[in-house]
Amino acid sequence: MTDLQAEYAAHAASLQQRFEHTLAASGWQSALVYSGSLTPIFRDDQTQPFRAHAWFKAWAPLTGVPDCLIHVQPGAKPLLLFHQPTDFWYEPAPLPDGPWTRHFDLLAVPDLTAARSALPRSLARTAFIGEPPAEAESWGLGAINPPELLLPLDYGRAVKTPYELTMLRAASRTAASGHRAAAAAFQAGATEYEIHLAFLAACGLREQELPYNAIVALNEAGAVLHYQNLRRHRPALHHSLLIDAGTQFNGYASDVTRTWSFRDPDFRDLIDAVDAAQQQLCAQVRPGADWRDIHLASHRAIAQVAHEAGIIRCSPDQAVECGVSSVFLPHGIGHLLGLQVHDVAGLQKTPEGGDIPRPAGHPYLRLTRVLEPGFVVTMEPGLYFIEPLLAQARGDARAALINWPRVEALRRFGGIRIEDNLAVTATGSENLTREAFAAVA
Ligand SMILES: [Mn+2]
Repeated sequence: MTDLQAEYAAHAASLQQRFEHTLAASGWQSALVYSGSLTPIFRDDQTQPFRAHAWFKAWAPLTGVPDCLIHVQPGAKPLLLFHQPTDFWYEPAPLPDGPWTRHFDLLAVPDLTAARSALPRSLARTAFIGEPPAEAESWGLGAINPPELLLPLDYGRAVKTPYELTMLRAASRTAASGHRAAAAAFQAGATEYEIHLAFLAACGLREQELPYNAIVALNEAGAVLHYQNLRRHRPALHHSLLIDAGTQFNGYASDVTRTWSFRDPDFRDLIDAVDAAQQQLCAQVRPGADWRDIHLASHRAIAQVAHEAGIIRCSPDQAVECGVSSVFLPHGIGHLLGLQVHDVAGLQKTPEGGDIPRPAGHPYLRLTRVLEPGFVVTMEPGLYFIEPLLAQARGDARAALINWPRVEALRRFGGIRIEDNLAVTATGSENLTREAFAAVA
């Protein structure tokens, strides 16, 4: 058995144990985990790009096959009902034959009716996990996504198994290759669209295989936090590139951002300062650290950078107190990462549910939990020149604390974000992204 096979075996055993425990605690007999349906477009014979549900991907490294089901029962091998239609319009997915399949009873089914027939006659004590297809209405399911089952499972997903860490490391390595190619295309004067193509080609992925829409922003577009356009035209001048692009490997995502200066040494110094702040924040990632404290520390760190760069006129502490730091860093410092790029349960208080509130004045933070070994998080401080936020600050008491000529001079660069993925270890963290960049260098 290879290391990976052994890791998958341990992962499957851990999932089985978590499901058995949670089923027993919530009073359900079994769980039916769905891969998801193809979603048709209104009055069209086309469908939305398919994305497999996260809980299905947790069990099976299958990201592209709709209408599969996994029946999880205590004390039994999970049953994978693999959707294999008889079809000459599309190529049916081949029956999976990886070493992981030995942990399943595997049955090919041509459609959902056949899948239902392969399941026990009564599903009255079975909980369905996923967005159910219309056919499931007549299956006599006990419940669909009951919170008493789903919430504890989601909560536990923050802690990754060694298998999952291996998947996440692999996703980081592909992303690093893509980022290197993207940076080279930018330095050669490419458009946003061309830089995106360079990223995809180096990763060996098509766009719909990415875990989220890549942000490829030249110049001022870097100030749009989730910039969605890929402009085909070449700007008159290249100033900067902000690229936030990740990949996935067997359903596990990477989420990586880098910012580059084209020729401007002053902006490059500012990137280096944000990068240094980011590394100091990464050093705070360890078991027991409260993510809300790390978020607040990131505001002091970015305010310090802004202060030293002459962007703000007040002390870093005052900048955080008065909300000036939020003008330049409006988003959360990071989030859980895994089967979803913004993974579930970031705010969840206990396995049973509830929310840990965000710090006042920080409405966009996606993670408020205390870190544990096995958590994988992103660390993504930024410093942006965002017109609507600057306009607000210009109109209130914060105006006097900002060096407006300096801000005006930097506006053409849009903004800076540096984002790495970190796995929390027993004593600190492993930086999956920096290791990946070093490995592909
Ligand atoms: Mn992110």
